[in-house]
Amino acid sequence: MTRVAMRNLVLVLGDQLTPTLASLAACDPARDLVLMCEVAEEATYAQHHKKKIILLFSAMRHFAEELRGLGWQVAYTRLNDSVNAGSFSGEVARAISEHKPKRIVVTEPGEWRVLEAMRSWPAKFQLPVDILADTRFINPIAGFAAWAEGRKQLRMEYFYRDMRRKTGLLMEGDAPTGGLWNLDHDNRKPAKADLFIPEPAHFQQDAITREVVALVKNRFAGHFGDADPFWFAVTRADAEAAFDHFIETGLAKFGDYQDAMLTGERFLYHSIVSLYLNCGLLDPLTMCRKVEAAFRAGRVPLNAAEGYIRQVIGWREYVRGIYWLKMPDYAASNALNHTRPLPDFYWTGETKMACVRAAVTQTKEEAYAHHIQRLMVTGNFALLAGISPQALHEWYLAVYADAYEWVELPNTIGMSQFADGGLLASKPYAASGAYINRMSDYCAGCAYDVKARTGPKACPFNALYWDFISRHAPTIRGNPRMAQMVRTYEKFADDEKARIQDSAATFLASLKLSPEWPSTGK
Ligand code: FAD
Ligand code: DLZ
Ligand code: SF4
Repeated sequence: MTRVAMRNLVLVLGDQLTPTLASLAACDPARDLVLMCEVAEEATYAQHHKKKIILLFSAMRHFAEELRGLGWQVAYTRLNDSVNAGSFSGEVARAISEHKPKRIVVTEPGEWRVLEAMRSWPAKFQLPVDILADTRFINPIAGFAAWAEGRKQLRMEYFYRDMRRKTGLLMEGDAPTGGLWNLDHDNRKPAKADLFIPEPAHFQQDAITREVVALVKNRFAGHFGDADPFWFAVTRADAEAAFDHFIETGLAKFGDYQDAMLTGERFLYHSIVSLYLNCGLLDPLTMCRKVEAAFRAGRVPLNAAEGYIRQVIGWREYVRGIYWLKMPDYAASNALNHTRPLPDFYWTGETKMACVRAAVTQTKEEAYAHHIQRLMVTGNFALLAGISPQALHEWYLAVYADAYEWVELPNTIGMSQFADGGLLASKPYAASGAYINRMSDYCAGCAYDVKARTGPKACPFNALYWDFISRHAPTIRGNPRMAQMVRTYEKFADDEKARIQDSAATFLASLKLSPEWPSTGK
């Protein structure tokens, strides 16, 4: 059999593990060559959690097999291969000299820095480079820019309604199923310890994963987080099984307990699929159609189905739109001028604050924390304490198995830290201990007193909260959702204000701070 001359080199990245990927769809298995590479630059540009690297390398190796099964010729570089050039650009250069392609074809990456590298390739390699739109998202980048054009405010809610109309999900003609677009007001229940709480699906390691676990323990021993036990899905079939398991066991209560936190319960009714979705093992629209089908079959209530679909076609697509609309300047945003380095306990979990300890400890162990832990515990603490949004961004990008800049950065800079001055969030997500006490049972087991505002025993979130309100009063006073809090603070007696400032300053002075990035990983 004669082989047709190879023409295109298709670089498939670690978060592009989808057989219908635009660059694969545009090429021909009989003629073109797929390149996949495990490279040190990607594994170390952030201090990625060990579980995140294991997930990606194992899923990449399985995906290469899946592609070969579909007839593709795949050049796969392993991390320890002696010829490994160590970066995407280096590996593309090596493949060009070895295989002499006529053109490079890629699907747009999830991070600005990788896009910049790709844009330099035509000049560098003297070859045409096709960068194709990522059709795994419901809304193209250009579609978001068109939606944003001329709008004073880019509120998620209006974008979400357009996504509902576009997909037809939970729609009855032009109207939302049930008459309301958003049932979030039903989704605020605190969890109780006697609820039956499902576990996410766990998977056995196969020989490929065992080899990768050993590799990562050896090469990335100094990175944050525990490698064992590794139970994530690494194939499409298992990721789909994990999602089906969630629909059967967790979805019905997803809405009710979306904002809840409970000691010892790391997953509650969350789906634990962002790690699969973001690397391409799951498809967002297929997932949402399954959720809708569960609702239409009467297996889950509307507030659960609508709440879930909103996260995926609303928030997920919206933050991606914001990222590409505002990068590269967005990464440096610091509207509140926060500059404090990250406290050491973000890496160690060693703090007397029970809520923070729980969030960081499970992050170390699982490479996962659910949204309210990220937003209202670690994010809220950083906001109140005036931590540098950029230092915090580096932490979030490193520690979660689902973290890529397109999704992590807007959540951190915009939603959590208000560092974009309110482009993404309508108010700062700042809260005192009372919020954490209402939504969790952490405070009952904490060394601090959540009811006390000042003094050495008082919950640090309390003095820090009022100190935040006082420090930023000139900026936030004009925000209708914050004005009441500013007025409340201003009514405090002068000696109470002094006690608040003193408590906040004493607590902040006691923090052991992390050395500057990139030596922060433990
Ligand atoms: P569920 O609670 O079951 O939600 C279902 C799905 O909805 C998720 O899998 C996710 O794909 C999507 N989703 C929900 N909320 C968001 C959101 N705000 N933005 C985008 N998608 C959303 N999500 C990431 O995927 N990667 C990140 O790096 C990331 N960093 C974050 C950093 C901060 C500071 C905050 C506040 C949030 C961050 N999120 C991130 C959003 C959210 O916390 C996670 O998507 C969610 O916790 C993933 O767990 P899950 O799959 O169990 O989600
Ligand atoms: C996150 C990551 C890691 C840890 N390693 C690799 C790798 O070795 N090879 C690869 O193709 N991709 C990896 N990734 C994912 C990339 O960082 C991701 O594709 C870019 O950040 C663009 O989103
Ligand atoms: Fe967290 Fe304060 Fe409650 Fe302790 S008392 S768990 S620090 S909110």
